[in-house]
Amino acid sequence: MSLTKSYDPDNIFAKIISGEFSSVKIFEDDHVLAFMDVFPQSEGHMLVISKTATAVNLLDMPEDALQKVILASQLAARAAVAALSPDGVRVVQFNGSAAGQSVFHLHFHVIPMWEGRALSPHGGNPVEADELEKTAQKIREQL
Ligand code: DGP
Repeated sequence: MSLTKSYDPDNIFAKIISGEFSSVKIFEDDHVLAFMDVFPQSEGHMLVISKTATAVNLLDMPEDALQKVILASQLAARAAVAALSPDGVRVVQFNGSAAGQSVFHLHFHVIPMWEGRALSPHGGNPVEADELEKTAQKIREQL
């Protein structure tokens, strides 16, 4: 059952942290990383992860690492709002495949939203890095 599975150190986000896989980064420090979701549900869709905690989901996340990743999610959301002027911003995370989780390294989605503009499907179509980079740069400028 994915809700209680043990952490796989070869998951895709672990490879992004190690640099084995590339990503379009927004900000990082020793503890957290915010980067663009390659299957964005809206313009500016970001993911925020801990670089230190090997937690599958919220249930097994250590408190200190959780505090850092929540604060980083707030920072990412504020920058997205300043950069893109959405009508709302969704900050959400999923626990277990039954709840929609597909990558088993705890992450928060930061999804800017606009009135009357539907979200793309979760895990829908990938967007090229150079396209993501244009939005990423706007968000970085607001950090
Ligand atoms: P979830 O279903 O909540 O586990 O979300 C995983 C998200 O990760 C999903 O929105 C798509 C995104 N994603 C999957 N693979 C990659 C990848 O290789 N790079 C990036 N940047 N995002 C990815």
